[in-house]
Amino acid sequence: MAAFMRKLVLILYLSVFFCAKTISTLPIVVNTWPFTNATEAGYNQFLNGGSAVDAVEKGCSRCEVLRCDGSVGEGSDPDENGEVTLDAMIMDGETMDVGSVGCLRNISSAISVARMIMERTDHTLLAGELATKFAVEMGFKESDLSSNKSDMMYKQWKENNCQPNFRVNVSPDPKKSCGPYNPNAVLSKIQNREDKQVSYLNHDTIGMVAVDKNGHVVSGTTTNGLNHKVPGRVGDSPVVGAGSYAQNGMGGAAATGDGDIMMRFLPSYTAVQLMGSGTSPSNAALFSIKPIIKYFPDFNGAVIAVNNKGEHGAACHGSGIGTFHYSVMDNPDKVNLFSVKCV
Ligand code: SD4
Repeated sequence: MAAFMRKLVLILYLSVFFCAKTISTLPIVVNTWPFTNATEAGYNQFLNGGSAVDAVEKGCSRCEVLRCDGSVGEGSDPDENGEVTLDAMIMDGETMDVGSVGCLRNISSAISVARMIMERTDHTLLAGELATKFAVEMGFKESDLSSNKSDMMYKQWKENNCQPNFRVNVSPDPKKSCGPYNPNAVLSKIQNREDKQVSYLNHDTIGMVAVDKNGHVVSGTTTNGLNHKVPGRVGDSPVVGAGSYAQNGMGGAAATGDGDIMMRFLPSYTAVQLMGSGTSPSNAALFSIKPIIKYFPDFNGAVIAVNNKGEHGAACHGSGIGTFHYSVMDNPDKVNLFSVKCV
């Protein structure tokens, strides 16, 4: 059985490398990483008469439930206190409505909470404990988001003197010791950030774009963020234009990778605007990460881009990722995997 599975995976990956077609038909669902169950769940919404909003919500939900690759959603990547918190967003490119949730505690279906924020409030982003309260009011059930895996990750991190660590300019030295920490009196130059958080082995996040047959574009993300993050941290995934962006007539984009760096450059917004002025999705994705490389030559990250005609592309950077795989479904028969070598 194991040998058969290995063979299947090999065939799948080989078909990726020889797959050159990036022009698709509408409707289409495209998502980061080889999370094909999520792509199918999204596309099935179209087959069942659902909207592009349904496709993104249900597609991302699928990954939350399956914990795609063991790393998306609840049960993985705890913060410094061992707690798992979630970030998610959904954006409707027809109405430019957005619902985002950051540092969501004790609610596993973050993408559905994001949709609830989009559809049941005039706000864009809710965060933390009070986002949980909102979700409970809207009918979501609270549950513990930790698992044996997240407890083990936390234990190992503590046993390893809390390494690696996101704190800087504090005492005791966060590169050697656990906290609690106090701020240093003098700020020293921050060393190059060790960017080992996101790799082909550690996905954490799904980003998705769906375009219906009339060109209605919707994008979304859901993630548990980065392992051993500082409690309270919100990453790029729920930030509009960073984690994802959608605009009818132009296209949609979504990002994955080191969100603390990527959100400073709004790569998803950039990619969509470039597609709007005629740039191909592949180049739009590439140009959206170029400015990041200039300032952070070691960052790991990837962007997928889909224009309103269903053409798609991606670009990535960083040796942690190496080759980036993404999933595309534009027909009821099968999900195709595509790959790009990181620049
Ligand atoms: C974050 N961008 O919270 C996310 C992590 C990620 O694959 O994409 N991992 O920074």
